[in-house]
Amino acid sequence: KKNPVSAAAEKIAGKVQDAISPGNELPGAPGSEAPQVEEPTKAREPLPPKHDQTGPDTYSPTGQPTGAPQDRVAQGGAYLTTAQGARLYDTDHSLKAGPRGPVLLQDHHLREKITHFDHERIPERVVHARGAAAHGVFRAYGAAAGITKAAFLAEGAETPVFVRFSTVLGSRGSADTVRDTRGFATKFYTDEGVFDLVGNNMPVFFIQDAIKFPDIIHAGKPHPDREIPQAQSAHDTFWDFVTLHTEATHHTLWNMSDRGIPRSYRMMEGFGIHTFRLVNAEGATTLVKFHWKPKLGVHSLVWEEAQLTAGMDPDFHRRDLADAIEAGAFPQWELGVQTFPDTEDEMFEGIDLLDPTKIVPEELAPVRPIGLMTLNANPSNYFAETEQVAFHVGHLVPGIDVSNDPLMQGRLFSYVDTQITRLGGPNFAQLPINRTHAPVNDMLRDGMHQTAVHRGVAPYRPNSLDGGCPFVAGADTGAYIEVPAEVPAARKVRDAAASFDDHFSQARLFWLSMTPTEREHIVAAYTFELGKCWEPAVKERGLRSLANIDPELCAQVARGLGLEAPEATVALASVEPSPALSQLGRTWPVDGRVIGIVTDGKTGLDAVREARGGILDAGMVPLVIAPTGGELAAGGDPVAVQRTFTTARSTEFDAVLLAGSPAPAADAYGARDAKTDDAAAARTGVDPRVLLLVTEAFRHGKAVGAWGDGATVLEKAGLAADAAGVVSGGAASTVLDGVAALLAGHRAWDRFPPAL
Ligand code: HDD
Repeated sequence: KKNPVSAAAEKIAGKVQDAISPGNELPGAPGSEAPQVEEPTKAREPLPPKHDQTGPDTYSPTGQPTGAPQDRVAQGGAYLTTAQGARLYDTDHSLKAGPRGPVLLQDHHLREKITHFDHERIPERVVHARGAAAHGVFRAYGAAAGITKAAFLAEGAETPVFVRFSTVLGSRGSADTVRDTRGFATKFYTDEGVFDLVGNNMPVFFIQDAIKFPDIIHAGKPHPDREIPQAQSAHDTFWDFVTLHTEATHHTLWNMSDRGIPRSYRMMEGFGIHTFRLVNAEGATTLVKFHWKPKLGVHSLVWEEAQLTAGMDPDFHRRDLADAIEAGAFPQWELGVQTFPDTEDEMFEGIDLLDPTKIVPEELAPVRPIGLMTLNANPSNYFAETEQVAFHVGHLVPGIDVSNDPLMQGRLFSYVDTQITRLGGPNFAQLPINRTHAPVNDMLRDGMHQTAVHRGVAPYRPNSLDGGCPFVAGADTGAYIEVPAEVPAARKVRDAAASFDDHFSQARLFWLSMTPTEREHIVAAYTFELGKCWEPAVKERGLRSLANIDPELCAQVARGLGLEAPEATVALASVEPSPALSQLGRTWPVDGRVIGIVTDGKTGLDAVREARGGILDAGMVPLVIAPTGGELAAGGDPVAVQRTFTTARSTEFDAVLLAGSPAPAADAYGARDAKTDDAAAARTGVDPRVLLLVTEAFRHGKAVGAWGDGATVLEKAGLAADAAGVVSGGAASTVLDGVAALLAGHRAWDRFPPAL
């Protein structure tokens, strides 16, 4: 009798023999003829997008989601279910041993609900934690088509985008209007893959080498012992670092300028900062710097307004962006490039293009517009989109390459690395907001949160088992091919180019380019921030940096601090100012500007109606402010009250119209400040909250208009009817025209600098 094991072995051996019977040899098997299986010789068509990689939701031109209505509510079906789909009959009571008894461990619904909740939060971004975002579209003019083969920059090409704006230092729940740099990160979902332009609203950076990023951020973040102050730079560690580390001087000056407190995300410039290398179809290269130019102009808050707003409405910028988009006032930016010849020294007019602390003034290299971005849809879900979006400087498309800027080079590592902690693993590209719109055919497999169900057996190359596919592409089939830029023969060193040693000349250039009003704001900002420092040595070092920018700047800040102004330690650079850096002196569209109309709620309502209509016709937003809420109906169509004297504050408005003179309404105060209010009311006969609103608006340089009884408020507030930026008398429409004209210049700049 045969041993059963050897019987099985014989059977198996027989099968193998059958499989390799003549004419059916394994390719290349010893003794066989040439391989019979035809090896693939041409590239397989790209696979269709994975079923879960179809890209984010789409939106109609008016920003309305185009999906089915049932997808727009939190739950799609009629019945509440568990995550496994079992219908629930009660989600308010745990399963207990009797109504008063202990809770049972077997309650799966309780455990599932609480467990999921326990894990709802993910780590916030280590920087740029606080942000707001929107969807939109980018349309290329074609002006860059000669210098880059990037398909999304060809004339008329339309590309969906997602843009996230952010502050740098604050935590996720911090206030929007703090003094800080703002992030301006754009994800282009191009047909050739995702291109991320991860920029800021300032064109320079604190450091020249990425290895110092942890240092600047540790210094700027709250002190590690008490974790204060939140979301601000007015503290010892920030100033300690930026005064010891003088290459931060230029960026710090931008932060202390009005650029550090934008009026709105819609009114910020954006900069790619680093020099990029573009390459066209012929292989010719051009060095460029990217700029975003807002159609509404670059505008800022004033410092007191920013501080008040941080308390009154910490979500001010987030709200402003979402409201404008919802109202159809879609913000727009032109993308532009400054172009430079790709020379061996990578310098332009003596400016090192690899040094991220330097700009190239627009007067030397104009910004050429190459496309228009329109943000036209708000995210549907903050967490899924704004929080989970993952940008990366290394997400590039054919035609756009990096340069050797050492800051950029380090960023190329950091951005993937951080997502692995923040988004819980390496599969973050599969999250809906991060999915490319190009077909994906990668060999990345498995890992935490893998949601693709990959088929086939051969996620490796070369292979024959999946037909030898996928193939690699070439230049003519759309491959991303790095520009074979020359790397000069060099020694391995931890060092920087000598040109990186100039830390002050461009700070001086920026200072000299400012108008007197902007300079006054900068002096006030330095005086405030250094005044908040505790260490005398830090303040003194701060002044030494300023002395190297400009003696007058230094002297004025020193006066405010009550300290001696030191002498400069470097020779002051002789530089040409760049007028393009100033925010003042031009006029801009007023779309989406917010105008408050103060009424007593009883008289002159026709004029209120007329003003509302006129504001809406001009594409601005009217908000009617009355003593109490509800509707004002006297003598015509009802007018909805959007703000009461209790809920309104000047910081919400770009301009204020006074349509009546509201007497104090004692019953409207409630318990709030009753004593103070009564005293002020007795003095003026005007509701003190209205007086506060109008005097604050005036102090912040906002246009104020008044007609009819409204002029009494001006008088009681001590404001001259002919003061700069005050339009008084005449019909409501005439006053509104005057105010709109002032708004085009953003503020009544003649009121600055204020007489203290
Ligand atoms: Fe950065 C986020 C912009 C230098 C490391 N950075 C981040 C964001 C913006 C910038 C806008 C937020 C993106 C979003 O909304 O999700 N960063 C810049 C600019 C820089 C810069 C304009 C200089 C020119 N960054 C920089 C360096 C490093 C990082 C030198 C590290 C060496 N940045 C990060 C990061 C973050 C980040 C830690 C945090 C969250 C994230 O990446 O996704 O990787």
